[in-house]
Amino acid sequence: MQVFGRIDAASLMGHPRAHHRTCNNSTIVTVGGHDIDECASNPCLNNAVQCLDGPNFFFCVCAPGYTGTRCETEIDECASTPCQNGATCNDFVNMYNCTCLQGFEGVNCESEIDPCLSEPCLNNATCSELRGDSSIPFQCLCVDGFAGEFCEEGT
Ligand SMILES: [Ca+2]
Repeated sequence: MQVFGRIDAASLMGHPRAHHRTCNNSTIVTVGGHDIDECASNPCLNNAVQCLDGPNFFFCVCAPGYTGTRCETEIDECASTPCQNGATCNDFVNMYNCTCLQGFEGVNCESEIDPCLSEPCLNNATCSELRGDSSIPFQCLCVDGFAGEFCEEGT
């Protein structure tokens, strides 16, 4: 791609192969008899979908997940911090995923897992979810005649 600034354009006026024309009050100078195909050098990177050739410019249609004039920038899908509840975000091409802390689930770790869903309490005990950093996130309220962390012991 050859784009010449105002000063260079003036100095090119005398070039034997220079052609100049006026566009929007700017003088465009090209060397050679016809417009250059700016896409010929394959300027678009990262498997860009298309290079569009224009007069003295090119435009890259980037593949999903890339941006920039030449599609040279891989988009960080984690930049918007989509993962919640202390989860770790993992950036990939055109996607991300979240590694949840224990006790959370969902695409963005937005859902707290109910520890009582797995029915950890035995012998008709009532399970009650505990909040906070306890190692066991629930407690079992035993019926008469049973004891133990999971009400697993007869008394
Ligand atoms: Ca990415």
